[in-house]
Amino acid sequence: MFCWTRPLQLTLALIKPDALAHPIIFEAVHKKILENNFLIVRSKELYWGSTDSQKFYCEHSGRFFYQRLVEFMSSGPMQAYILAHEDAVQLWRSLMGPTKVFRARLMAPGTVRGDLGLTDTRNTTHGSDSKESACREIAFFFPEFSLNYWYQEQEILYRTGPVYYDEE
Ligand code: RTP
Ligand code: MG
Repeated sequence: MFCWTRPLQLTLALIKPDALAHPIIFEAVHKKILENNFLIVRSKELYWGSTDSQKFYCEHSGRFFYQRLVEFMSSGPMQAYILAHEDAVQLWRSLMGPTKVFRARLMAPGTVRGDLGLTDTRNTTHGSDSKESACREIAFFFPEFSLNYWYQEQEILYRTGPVYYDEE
């Protein structure tokens, strides 16, 4: 039995092509999600064309790594998740660790990128960097998912106190 005390926030997590290509690495990242008591609200495997990749990373267009990033993100399948937790955005970011692989290895061993990242681009995972980005990114990956409904339902659920989930 697991107990949540306040409404659950959502974040968008991605297992990038470098990690999904290797079942052992995929399993390790998936295990990290489960061990940290995230609720997996939605999950799907998908394959980006370069247009999706360019659109998703348009904020980085013009940066020296943009072309490499766009090509990499459309080089193979990915796994996308909507994850819920009391502090989902921050928790998933801290479990991923720093973007740059050497910083992750030296300063954040035990994080996903610190342990499993290959390069600054092939760094295993993505996580939304704010609640606002999470809403935008969830709509990008899961257009059929109603964020309004989720957050309204959470407010109602927690009005009467903590919520208990059975662990499977
Ligand atoms: P993300 O958006 O993927 O969760 O990662 P982030 O916030 O930690 O990093 P951000 O600065 O938003 O960069 C987005 C992705 O671009 C790739 N990148 N490559 N020097 C490089 O080659 C370089 N720098 C960034 C990474 O894949 C990073 O996750
Ligand atoms: Mg980012």
